[in-house]
Order: sequence, then structure tokens, then C-alpha cells
Amino acid sequence: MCGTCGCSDADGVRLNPEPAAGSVPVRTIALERQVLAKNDVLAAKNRIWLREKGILAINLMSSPGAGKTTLLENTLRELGSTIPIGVIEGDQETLLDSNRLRAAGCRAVQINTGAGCHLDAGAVGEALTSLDPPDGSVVFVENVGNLVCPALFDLGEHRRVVIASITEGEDKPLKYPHMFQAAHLVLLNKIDLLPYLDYDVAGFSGNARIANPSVDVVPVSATRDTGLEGWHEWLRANLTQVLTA
Ligand SMILES: Nc1nc2c(ncn2[C@@H]2O[C@H](COP(=O)(O)OP(=O)(O)OP(=O)(O)O)[C@@H](O)[C@H]2O)c(=O)[nH]1
Ligand SMILES: [Zn+2]
Ligand SMILES: [Zn+2]
Repeated sequence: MCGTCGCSDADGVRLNPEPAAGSVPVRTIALERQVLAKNDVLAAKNRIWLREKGILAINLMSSPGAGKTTLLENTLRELGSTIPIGVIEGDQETLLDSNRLRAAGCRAVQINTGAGCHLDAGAVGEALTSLDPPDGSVVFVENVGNLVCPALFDLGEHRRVVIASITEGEDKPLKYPHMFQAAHLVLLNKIDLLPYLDYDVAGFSGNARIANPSVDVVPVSATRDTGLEGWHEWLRANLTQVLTA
């Protein structure tokens, strides 16, 4: 468990005991989880640094294995020749993902968080300095695979993209609402597997909009190149917005 984000203590826990027949739950303990003030200060520094260099930073979040690195490999293949792209990789251990992205032809810096379950603004600030991305580029931050803590930590990024995959079930926006509330865009990945699963795409989109009424949901397959035009358009439009802001 993470020692800094509060996920290992009782703050934020709601206790919902099984109700006796005909009754409602007796009590609910609702305590808000605190976002670390120090992280917010460092996130603000990252934001200023990124603005001065005209860099679009995107925080990519999902549960483990939803397809973040595969989407990045695909994006590099499709857009890497027209948009300079750098990646900051977050995983508890290994260089596997940064090696995949370097093999795909992009500069990548790996952060290993050890026992930590999310990236924070301090680590991302150091990685930005090490990555040294060119002005006018896009920096993707692939967060640690986790639908909980990464939603709480501002990294100084401009946009947050959440990837869900259809093998996870339609209910994830309801169970992990903070992650979906934080999203500027939701990509629903692995739709090539739809013929093999009982999965309700419209149901998932409805659940995502319960958490975040204005969010767009784009169904894609990162391995089969399906639906990715919408992702590319979103990326180009957001890069233009940031560069002209
Ligand atoms: N069928 C299918 N498989 C996919 C798709 N995208 C990714 N995968 C597979 O899903 C697995 C995990 O993909 P990754 O890209 O490593 O996922 P990740 O989110 O980066 O994983 P972590 O960094 O470990 O959290 C791999 O076996 C991918 O080939 C897709 O669109 N369709
Ligand atoms: Zn945590
Ligand atoms: Zn990955």
C-alpha cells in the first residue's frame, strides 16, 4: 500500500453494512481523503514549466493492462513523424514499458515507484527535466496501472485521459467514480474482443456520464487500429489549444 496517498488508512472509507430486511443502512462514515499540499505546489511548478515551453502534457491512467503502452506505441507509429512525442513511464518495477516505447522510436524516461501506487508531481518534475522535451511537443505520462490513487494527484498536466478496456466490465465508472470524474476523455479499448464477450458499450458510456456528464467516450482497439481517428483528432485539437493559449 502507498504510504503517502492515504489509501492505507481509514480516511475516505464509507462503511455500508448489509441492511436487515426492511431497513436502511444504520450509519455511513464519510471522510474526505486529503490531497497532499506539497504535491499541489510541485504540480503548479510543473504547469509553469510546461507553459513556458509550450508543451502539452497528458496524464494517461487506467487499471493494469488496459492498454496504455499499446495505445502509445500505436500513437507513435501514426503521429510520431508529425508531432514530437516524449513519454514518462510509471510502474512499480521494471523498465519494460520504457523499453517498448524506445523500441517504437521515442524518448522515454521510466519512473519506478517501488511500493507507491501512483505518480506524484515531484517525480514527474524530475522526469521532465531528464526527458528535456522540445518546445511544441506532446509529453504523455503513463501513470501506474491503478484506478484509485492516480486520480487524486495533480501532476501539472493539461489533460487526463482514462483508458478502460471491455474485459473490465461496464461498471467501472460507478465503482471508481473519482477516476472518471477526473477524465477529459475516456477511451474504451479492446473493442476487437466484443464478439467474444457479453459487453454493453452503451451501458458503459452511460455509466461514464453518470460519473462525468460531459465526458466523451471513444471506443477503440489499439491493436487493430479501430476508432483511433477520433483519438488523433482530439490530440491535435488539444495540442493546438495549448500552443495558442
Ligand atoms: N485484444 C486486444 N488486446 C489489447 C489491446 N490493447 C492492448 N491489448 C493487450 O493488453 C495487454 C496489456 O497491454 P499494455 O499496453 O501493456 O497495457 P498497460 O495499460 O500499458 O499495462 P500496465 O502498464 O501494466 O498497466 C497486452 O497483451 C496487449 O497486447 C486491444 O485493443 N485489443
Ligand atoms: Zn494509494
Ligand atoms: Zn504500460
